[in-house]
Amino acid sequence: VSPSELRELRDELQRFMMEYRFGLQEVETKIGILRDEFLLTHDYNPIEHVSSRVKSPDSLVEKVQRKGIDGDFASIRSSITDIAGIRITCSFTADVYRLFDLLTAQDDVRVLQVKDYIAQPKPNGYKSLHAILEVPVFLSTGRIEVPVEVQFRTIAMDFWASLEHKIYYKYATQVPDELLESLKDAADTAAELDARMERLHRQIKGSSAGQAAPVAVREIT
Ligand code: 0O2
Repeated sequence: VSPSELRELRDELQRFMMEYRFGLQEVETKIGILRDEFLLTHDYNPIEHVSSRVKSPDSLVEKVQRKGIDGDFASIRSSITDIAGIRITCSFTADVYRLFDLLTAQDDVRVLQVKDYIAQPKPNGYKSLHAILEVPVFLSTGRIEVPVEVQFRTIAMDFWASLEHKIYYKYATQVPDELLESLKDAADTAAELDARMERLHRQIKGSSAGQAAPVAVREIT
């Protein structure tokens, strides 16, 4: 490969990744607006935190090889939909679905795929709501549609998933059976905690209805 061909490839890769960064920014802005509006209108923030990432070139190459996809940009673009990814961590499961509904109801958002691992958890106990959304990005050359993978989960689901991810890496995918069982058990405990906290939250809301909410209680209407 000549130096000029290499430079061309580098520029093409930069442009390719840039589109996904812009897609992320669009979705982040939408989430930020929903969060700010919720706070202002309902004095309640359904979002605990948001993180985002564009897949690293190494991880992209690994996935292209694993899935047997042709290495050209057009094939990668049409086959890999999680190059741009956002994770939204909410307080409660009800907030997860509420945010999902609000985001996907926007008329410039196209829903390409939904995987509801909250309604149907993975066998290992993993829970999250995954959606591949396509959003428009306006470049100097015109409008492009960019897919963004959005993962919605609660704090408890996030806690479990990050620990499981670490264990999976530590044991290089050969996790001992005993540990797998404990992880599944922990996932059930996390789900129980989610349900209990949500019930408590509803009780507090119910008991404070009609009277001024104490400082620590925030109303959802
Ligand atoms: P990273 O580093 O988070 O990006 P595919 O995306 O096609 O390879 P699949 O199974 O069709 O795989 O997609 P799915 O089910 O939507 O899951 C993709 C992402 O969800 C993963 O991304 C993880 O972030 C998360 N995820 C799915 N299952 C699990 C799980 O059992 N444990 C944990 N901790 N996370 C999970 P990546 O690409 O693996 O990694």
